[in-house]
Amino acid sequence: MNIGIVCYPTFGGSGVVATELGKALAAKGHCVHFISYALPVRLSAFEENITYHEVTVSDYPLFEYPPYELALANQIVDVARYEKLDLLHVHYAIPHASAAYLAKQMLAAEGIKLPFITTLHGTDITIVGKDPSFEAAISFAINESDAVTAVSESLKQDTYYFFRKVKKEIAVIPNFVCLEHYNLPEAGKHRKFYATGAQKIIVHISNFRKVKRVDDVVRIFDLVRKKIPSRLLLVGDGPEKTNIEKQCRDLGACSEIQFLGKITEPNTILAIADLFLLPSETESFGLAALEAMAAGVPVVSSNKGGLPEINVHGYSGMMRNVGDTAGMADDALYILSDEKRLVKFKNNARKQAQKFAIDKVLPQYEKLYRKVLAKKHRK
Ligand code: GMT
Repeated sequence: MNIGIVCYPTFGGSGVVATELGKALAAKGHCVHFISYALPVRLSAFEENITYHEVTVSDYPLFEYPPYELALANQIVDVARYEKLDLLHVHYAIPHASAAYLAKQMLAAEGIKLPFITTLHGTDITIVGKDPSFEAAISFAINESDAVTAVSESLKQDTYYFFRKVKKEIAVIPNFVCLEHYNLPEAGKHRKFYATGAQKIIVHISNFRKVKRVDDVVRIFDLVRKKIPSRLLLVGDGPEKTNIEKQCRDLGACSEIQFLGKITEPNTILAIADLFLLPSETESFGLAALEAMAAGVPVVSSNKGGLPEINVHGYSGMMRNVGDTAGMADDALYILSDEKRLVKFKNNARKQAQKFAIDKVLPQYEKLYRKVLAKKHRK
């Protein structure tokens, strides 16, 4: 198949999922065309069957808000026309689904059929999308999609709850991991750069938005470090970073906390971690937690959104209500304080991640593509 994929190129989970999906489809012989405003972070090298098409927006001085959506629709039309796309798969509803709809109509006027699939990822529904300034347009674009998927059952239910006008059937296709990326032969080699032999390594990875509650991560760690020698590695960057740096200084914990910034290969850090913290306000799925589990790292998380669909309480990690930092610290101490128990949780985490291996999820997308194509040819 000739597949167009529209995604954000940044470190966020939706871009990562779209890129890994495209790479896996290409490895199976499909021709994949990525359309975005920059090269997706996990798509650095040349890969067979993959082409990247950049969207450029004119910076004409009249535009206080450059019309990215129009430029994107235009680029989709161009790629569909000349690369003969069979279908388009857009990741994250805003503004990708509405741009896809516009492109589809423009192509239809030329007699070209381009069905599109929208994958809902989370904040496009639970935070940004439900804002009244987007709600009508998003509902429309979801309903007009040829197929819609959500990355968890929780996100599917949230979509129907927040978008009362959405009538479209939503298929749940969970996020996935490429397990071999998290089984590094040299794992552990650089552990000594971050901790002494006696210290446990606790990791958090996010875009440092409010929804991630990184301040809770630091609060939990502050309780843990008083009982067990440990270090906290914070991976990522975003709007809350400055506040978090101040919080670390106020707690006098700077010598035990390290900010590592945006790392393109977080698997290298996960390879040396003992515990992963994700106390988010909500997560439609929590890809970072799944990646941690794939690396054999147990997860202490909140129990909101799709997190209970991946983290099994008492098995791959532990879960508490949002904001219960004392409880999460107790859970972290429970897991870390007994070496045998820690090894058990680590093994279980790896086993749990196997349920989301890419070879289990990829066929679900291919099946959906075939269904959409069959409908396209019937019409
Ligand atoms: O807000 C973010 O964390 C970024 C966002 C994204 O689209 O990149 O993440 C959402 O999609 C990920 C991939 O499907 C999910 O794993 C995250 O749970 C989800 N974030 C939230 O729901 C907060």
